[in-house]
Amino acid sequence: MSDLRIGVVGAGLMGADHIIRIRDRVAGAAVAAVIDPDIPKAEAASAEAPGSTVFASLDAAVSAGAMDAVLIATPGKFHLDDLLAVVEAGLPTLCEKPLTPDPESALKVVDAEVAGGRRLIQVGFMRRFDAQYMELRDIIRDQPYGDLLALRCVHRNPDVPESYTTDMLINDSVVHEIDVVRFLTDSPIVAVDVKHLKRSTNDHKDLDEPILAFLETENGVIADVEMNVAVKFGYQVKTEAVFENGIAEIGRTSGTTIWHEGRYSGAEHTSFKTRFAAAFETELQRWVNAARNGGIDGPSAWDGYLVAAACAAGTEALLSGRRVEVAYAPKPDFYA
Ligand code: ISE
Repeated sequence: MSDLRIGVVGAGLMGADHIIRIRDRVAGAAVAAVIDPDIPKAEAASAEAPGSTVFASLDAAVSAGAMDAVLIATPGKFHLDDLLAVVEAGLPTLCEKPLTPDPESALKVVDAEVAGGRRLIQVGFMRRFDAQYMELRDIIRDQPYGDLLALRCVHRNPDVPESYTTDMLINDSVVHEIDVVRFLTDSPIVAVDVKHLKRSTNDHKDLDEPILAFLETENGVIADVEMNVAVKFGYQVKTEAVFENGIAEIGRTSGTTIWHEGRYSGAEHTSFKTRFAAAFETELQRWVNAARNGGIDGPSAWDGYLVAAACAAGTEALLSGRRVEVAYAPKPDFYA
């Protein structure tokens, strides 16, 4: 079987990173098209993928028959039209989170996929492919330490650009916990509450954080998430699961420890790129394997919709200071 020809939409940070990953670490696939209206940027990314062709639009690449599958790595606000186009073209697609920025547009994608009759869209929630998250999910399901009572999550970034504003704390960052808490507990999030902690002097004028978000699942677990995007020291994502008879912790950074001059230390991650490098690789390899057979292997468009609905509640909670219940549309049988 020949390599899966992937078209990467978006030649920014994430797209360029995936292009190199596909080239160096993923078997059975090659980047055949790089799609971005910013042609010099697309050309720079395409130079990393020998044999790939640059296109200014997804339509142009579809018309040229340039690819068998699509990886969308643009910001969420640009996803809707591209997702409708890939469903129309019948191309398996991995779409970076979020599926779309709001539940209404996410439902449009779901409706289009249901009408097309094939599951083609996978959402890039890479944490589901992290070995420790997978192990924790098994522990929660198998209950060797009793029932899960609570999840205590921390999500810390060293810093963010000026373009990152307070509302993005939910839609761009806590969005990962919103997906992974449901993945871990196998239970939908029914309500979100958000408290502001004391504002960091590292924040710029349009950013007010850190926050504590409380995600309540239908089966009675509360996950509290410290979301903190200006910690300076590094990139840290950890979860402590509190069981009736024990604790499980994932995400502690491992590596070489140095003892020197009366202190000991080790390196900390500074970016999600290294913290989740293995998860991204597993995610891409499994998606490629599935896409070669015309399908997907990971969170679906429906999962993307559920996250969008919970993010809408989370954003309202963040802005109003009130606990907000999440409203979901009925689940189509197609996703049963
Ligand atoms: C960013 O977009 C990501 O997806 C990272 O995983 C997250 O840690 C960061 O907060 C987001 O801004």
